[in-house]
Amino acid sequence: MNKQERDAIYGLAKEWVLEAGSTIRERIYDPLTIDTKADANDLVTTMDKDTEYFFMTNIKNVYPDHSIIGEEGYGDDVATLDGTVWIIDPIDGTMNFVHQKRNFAISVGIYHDGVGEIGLIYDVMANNLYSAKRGEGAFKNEKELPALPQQKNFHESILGVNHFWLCENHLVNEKQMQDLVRTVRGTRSYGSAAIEFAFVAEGSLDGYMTMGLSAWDIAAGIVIVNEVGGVTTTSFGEPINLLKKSSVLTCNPAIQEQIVDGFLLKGRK
Ligand code: 2AM
Ligand code: CA
Repeated sequence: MNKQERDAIYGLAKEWVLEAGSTIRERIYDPLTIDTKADANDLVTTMDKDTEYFFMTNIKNVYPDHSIIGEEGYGDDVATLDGTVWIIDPIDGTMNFVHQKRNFAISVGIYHDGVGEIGLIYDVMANNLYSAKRGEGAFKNEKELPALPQQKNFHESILGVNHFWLCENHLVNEKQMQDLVRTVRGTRSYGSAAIEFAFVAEGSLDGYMTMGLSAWDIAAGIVIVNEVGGVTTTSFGEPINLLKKSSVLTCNPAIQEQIVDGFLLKGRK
């Protein structure tokens, strides 16, 4: 994808993200119809569906040859990342949207032949737009984000951690996780993978790790974190395959090895 094409797609994607966010803000206290998906705590509302439908119709109208992977099922049945693929989470952090009315985001990643070209994460209630185009840096609203520091004292780091690591303990033994959370300065859990990626990009979190995420949770975040020099892998330091669910570690490169080699690989089950 050349710069001119990327700029044109970015301009439209940004316009649609801001418009969708504004609609959600206007309707934030409207009564919600809430359904569940995989389990009783996996929520979806009409707002999730309407927002994804809004993106799908706009994209297909302007770019009928682009593919869409969306959380709520309006997208295409995508088996490869060939061509231009929009990877969309209309509301990332639906539980926050339903219960807290904040800390949820619209996440749009645009890939071309498997390469992340554009990332947009819109923290709707905070009205913060995190954005990046490949090779052109990352921005929070109009301000460019600085590159992540090359040096970071691991003991002074704050990690975003999903509680499932500690409770269900699927991949790593509990002792290693306990050691890790005691070694760093603190942990946080915001409940939206997209927002946690954005926080890593802006440096307010030094890393974020979680399990079982899908492409729409992370596609935009990967592009944005990449533009400030951060790295995103599975929790064991392997490349992520966006076509499969995956564990995720995104962080400042200064602490990546310490987390993976020092804790996660040692605790691998
Ligand atoms: P969602 O709100 O779009 O479903 C919460 O820790 C983060 O994990 C959110 O980004 C949430 O995305 C994501 N997630 C993925 N699968 C989930 C599930 N089965 N239940 C709850 N959150 C899930
Ligand atoms: Ca999501």
